[in-house]
Amino acid sequence: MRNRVFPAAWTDGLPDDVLDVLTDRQERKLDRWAEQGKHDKLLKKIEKMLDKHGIDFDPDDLDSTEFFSARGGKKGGGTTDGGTTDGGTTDGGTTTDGASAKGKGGGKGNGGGTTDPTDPTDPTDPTDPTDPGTDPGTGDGPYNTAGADGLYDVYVSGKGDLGVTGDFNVELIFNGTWTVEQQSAMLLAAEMISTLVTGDIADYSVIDDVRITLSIGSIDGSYGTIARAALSGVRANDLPWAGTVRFDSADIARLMTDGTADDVAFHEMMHVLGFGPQWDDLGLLSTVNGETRFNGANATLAWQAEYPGPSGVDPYAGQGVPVEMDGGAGTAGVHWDEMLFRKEIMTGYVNADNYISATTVAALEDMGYDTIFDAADPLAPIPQLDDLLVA
Ligand SMILES: [Ca+2]
Ligand SMILES: [Ca+2]
Ligand SMILES: [Ca+2]
Ligand SMILES: [Ca+2]
Ligand SMILES: [Zn+2]
Repeated sequence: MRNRVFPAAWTDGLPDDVLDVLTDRQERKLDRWAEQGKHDKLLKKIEKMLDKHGIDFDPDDLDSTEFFSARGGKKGGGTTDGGTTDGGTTDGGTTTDGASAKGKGGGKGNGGGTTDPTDPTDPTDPTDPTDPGTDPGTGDGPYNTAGADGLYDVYVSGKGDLGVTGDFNVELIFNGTWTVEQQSAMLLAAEMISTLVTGDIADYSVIDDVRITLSIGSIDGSYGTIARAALSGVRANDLPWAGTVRFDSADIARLMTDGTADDVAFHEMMHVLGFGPQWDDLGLLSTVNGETRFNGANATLAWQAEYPGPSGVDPYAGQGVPVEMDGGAGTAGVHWDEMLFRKEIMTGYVNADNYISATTVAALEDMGYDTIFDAADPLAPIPQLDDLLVA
């Protein structure tokens, strides 16, 4: 995930649709104001400019944007980090999170060039600190145990510790230095996934059901890339068994202050579940009238029920959910279309506040997960991250 509010070229962060209507001169002016820190003025100005073109612009959309660094992988083969092709930005070519290989069906997924030395993605690692296969998580006392400092090395969701008991379990492994507050945001995101995904999937070696290694490390300084997700290994059924999420140490404090760390964590963890990067392999993408759509039956049903406005004027609504096509590698093809879905959490541009749609949960169902989505009742309320907080 990245924040595209660059001091040097603020306009790089604007959606392509918006850039299309700005002249070079207007862009330079906006960039100059950004350099001078005149963000309020900037946002008012751009709103006015876009108003003239009838474009409804929500400045929230610029708070941060998305970057998923492991895409484009083909079955069985090592791939290059999709991030290196995201033009004009600063993270190209600096793969830092083991994103590059997505070995099908097993083995260590970390490709050459990873600089994350402690990424424990080997499912057969005898030092694996948890044995998720032997504890139903319904016994007395907590399943997960924090250290005296309140910090976890490992945390497994769905074991009842935060009031969520479920068969789908996310095993978080914390690498490096974390604060209790930062870890809380990660735990919340994982428990959210155990709330939405209800069914167990076949263990991969000792991994029940997906292992996500989390770290905070230097990426590119403030803004720019704020976090990255990557797959480390994928089952034969195209559902991942391991992946990594790394937050930029220069950005995480701001995410905590903004209250979006849990949103960003959830979003990235969803990518590790394959939301986006596995769509193509799963046969869930179609090109309809030149545009990319997610063609899963549940999500297609859900988006028409949930977004009657945009789907009602869309002659191809029944052929799939509109997928983001702008933003280049890492954003295009792995998110819902920002222009339609706005504050939905799986758009490529994360807002100041975000929500989880039924369409997103339905997409997980289409991918092969058992979820709370019920096609007979597509508008049933979806639990949200903030609901879990008070639970
Ligand atoms: Ca399980
Ligand atoms: Ca399992
Ligand atoms: Ca950064
Ligand atoms: Ca958004
Ligand atoms: Zn994303």
